[in-house]
Amino acid sequence: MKEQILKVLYESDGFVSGQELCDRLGVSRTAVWKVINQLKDEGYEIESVNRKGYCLSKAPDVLSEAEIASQMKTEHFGRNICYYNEVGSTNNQAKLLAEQGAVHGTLVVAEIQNAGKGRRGRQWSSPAGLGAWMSVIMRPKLLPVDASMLTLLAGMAVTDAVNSFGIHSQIKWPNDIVIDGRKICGILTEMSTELEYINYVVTGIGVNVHNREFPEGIAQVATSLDLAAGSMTSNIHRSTLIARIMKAFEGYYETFVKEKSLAFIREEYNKRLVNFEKEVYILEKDKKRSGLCLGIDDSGCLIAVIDGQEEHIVSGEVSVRGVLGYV
Ligand code: BTX
Repeated sequence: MKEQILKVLYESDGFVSGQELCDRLGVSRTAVWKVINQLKDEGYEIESVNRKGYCLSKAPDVLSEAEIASQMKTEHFGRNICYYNEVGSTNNQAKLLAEQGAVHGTLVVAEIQNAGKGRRGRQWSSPAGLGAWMSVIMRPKLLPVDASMLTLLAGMAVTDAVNSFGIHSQIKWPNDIVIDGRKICGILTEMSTELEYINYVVTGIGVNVHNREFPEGIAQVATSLDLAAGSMTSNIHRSTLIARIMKAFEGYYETFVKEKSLAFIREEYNKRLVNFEKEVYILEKDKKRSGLCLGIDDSGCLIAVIDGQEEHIVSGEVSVRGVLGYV
């Protein structure tokens, strides 16, 4: 009920009468009043005026199931929300829930990850109150080899969402989102498969939102939406960001599972690619080669011209760096 009351308050322009809330939700005035008081305790500023009703004048940037759900405009993604104050890693928690049968689209969100992870055992810094740390469980009818393309779709979704706040972000293939060459988001896709069958895929997305500083070691490469937005900062609510990412991701996902190709986003993806038509280093285990980046192909490989030869580079085994630094 909290979610529904929040949704009505968010969507209404001005006051909503207590009676209207009762009628729409089929509950008593006392029940509505109790929820309104709970919301006030959680930091929502709600004006209550006799004979006019309730008006939400300010919402805090809290993450709760009700808050996130009240913003969600999707069909499947984020319709089942599992919120935790603290977990090791939302990806690990999502995998656990997926093993237990969690439905397609289940969204796992945490305020803090105390063991947030990146690729190949790297750590992902995920402090409290500052970021959107989330993972979504998908059960696509795809071949396991196609699942890595979901990372690229998530990248498109994050840039859509970030750009919707008026902040220009770009994609660093395959799994980072950057602003002015610094990382604001990392994406990590993991899956459980049979030979030719996917049991489930978990795509984890970590977005730095309110961070003002970063731990040593990443301070040079990281940034946050607040830092990028300057004075507009407080306008960004993490629940809205999460809901926008889910909406965009679901849209891309639906088309992708039908078409099983990235042709439908390729042109736009390449426009958002920070290294497009630039010299890059391609770092493999013990090799460092340079080439000209020509964007992605229809299966998400990065096309690079190396020593005059066009190569299609598969994500997973390589890192790409700009010749002048991180991008
Ligand atoms: P990656 O391996 O490409 O990047 C990890 C590297 O990024 C680290 O080694 C460090 O240099 C840098 N880094 C660490 N934390 C941050 C940060 N907050 N901002 C910017 N740079 C950072 C990228 O892996 C994939 C990360 C996915 C994170 C999400 S959060 C939700 C989900 N749960 C989970 O455990 N991981 C994913």
